[in-house]
Amino acid sequence: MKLYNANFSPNALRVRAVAHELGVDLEIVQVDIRAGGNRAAEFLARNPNAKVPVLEDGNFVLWESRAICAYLAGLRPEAGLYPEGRKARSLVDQWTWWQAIHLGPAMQKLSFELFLKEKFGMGDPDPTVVEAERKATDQFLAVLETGLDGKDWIAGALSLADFYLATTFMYRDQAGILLDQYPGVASWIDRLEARDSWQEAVAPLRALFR
Ligand SMILES: N[C@@H](CCC(=O)N[C@@H](CS)C(=O)NCC(=O)O)C(=O)O
Repeated sequence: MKLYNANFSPNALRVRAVAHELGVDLEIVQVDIRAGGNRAAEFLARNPNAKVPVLEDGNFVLWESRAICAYLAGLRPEAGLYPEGRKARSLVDQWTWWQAIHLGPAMQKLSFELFLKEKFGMGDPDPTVVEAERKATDQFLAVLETGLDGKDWIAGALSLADFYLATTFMYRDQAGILLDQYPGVASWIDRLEARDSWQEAVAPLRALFR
């Protein structure tokens, strides 16, 4: 199976982390986004959105990182990352959608303003955006703190949702997003980031942002 990847991409990171966790071998094909590799005709034939990640399993092609992770989890159901029971799976889905639609965008915009914007030479943080996204991020982190109460992992057992959520926290230190008020979130992310699968997956990204 091939993964069309870019090392800077948090969306590709979550696929690499889940693959490592499952012990699924992926042949990594680097797509040079800066050089327009994602706009080349042969890439667009795989994903008309011109975005990584893309998975290729024989003739089967799949884009959208969370769909790819669910596909990989289906290859190793015994790992339990995407449990088959209706209630257990629904809880994983709940946190998956919530990360994609609520926490993820707010925290990513905040990280962009406070860290990545300058890194990419795109100017100073916009105080209006920072204030709005910080407020939203704080509200969502409080929800996550409550969700993690008494649990090691957000859906009870380790699941895809933990990996999705974790990609949102990538730049928290560089962006000065403190977790002091959210001790459950702080220990959960430490626990997740300590996993070998995460360490292996994140290494190429960390190398870019030293
Ligand atoms: N919802 C998509 C988002 C994919 C995405 O935004 N990929 C970015 C890298 S993080 C990309 O390829 N951007 C290239 C571009 O838009 O030109 C997913 O989860 O896979």
